[in-house]
Amino acid sequence: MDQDQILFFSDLHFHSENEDSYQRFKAQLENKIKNNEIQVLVFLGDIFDLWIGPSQFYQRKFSSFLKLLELAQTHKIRTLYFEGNHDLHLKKFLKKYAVEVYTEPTLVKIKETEYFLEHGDQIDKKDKSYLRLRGFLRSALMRFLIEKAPGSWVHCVAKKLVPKLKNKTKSNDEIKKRYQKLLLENTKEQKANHPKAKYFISGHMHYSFEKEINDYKVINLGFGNIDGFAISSKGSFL
Ligand SMILES: [Mn+2]
Repeated sequence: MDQDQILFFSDLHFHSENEDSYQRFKAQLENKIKNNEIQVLVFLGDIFDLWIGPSQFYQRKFSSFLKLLELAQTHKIRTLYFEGNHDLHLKKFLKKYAVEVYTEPTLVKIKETEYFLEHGDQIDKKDKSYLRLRGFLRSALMRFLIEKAPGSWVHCVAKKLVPKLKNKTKSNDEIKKRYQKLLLENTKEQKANHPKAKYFISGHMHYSFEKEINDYKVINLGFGNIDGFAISSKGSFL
């Protein structure tokens, strides 16, 4: 077992901590943390099907996940959380767990290797109505309202909004091909901006994808992979 893995998770879409898959995810991750197998932990969004803002409502609902973050902190694991389209406005309160929270696609350096990371919901630049809604939900006004409003109320309203936030990709070949094309185009553009980046990793599309191109690799994490996707901290695949 590699002692220094970078472990990536996305699109687990847990509704509650009572789900079997959540319990398995938690037990596995807890073991890996306790056995010092992980050096960096990266959450690439939509880990929860709905988690909006810092309210007690969500902190109670996902309290054992917060304990995991605490455990990671104790073990000096660098933890990154990229917000998805189902989990947002988490920045302020995740800070107390020493989690780096990102809301936009970002180039991150881990050891000597550069990773371009994002949830993946901004890949389709032509989907203007989604991008507008995304901007609105993340505006300072919305953040203010979400932080002030009771969590259970936010949850209720957000649940009604979720169909609009939903990943439109179904597992049908045509859409899959279209998203693959978008992902590769997008990556090419980003690679031009960040020539040293070695990995371009995203989620959101709900099917896993891996392609090596020249000196870089494009990875989509797919849906519901509770084991996570591991890369050695030296930058090679496990
Ligand atoms: Mn998503």
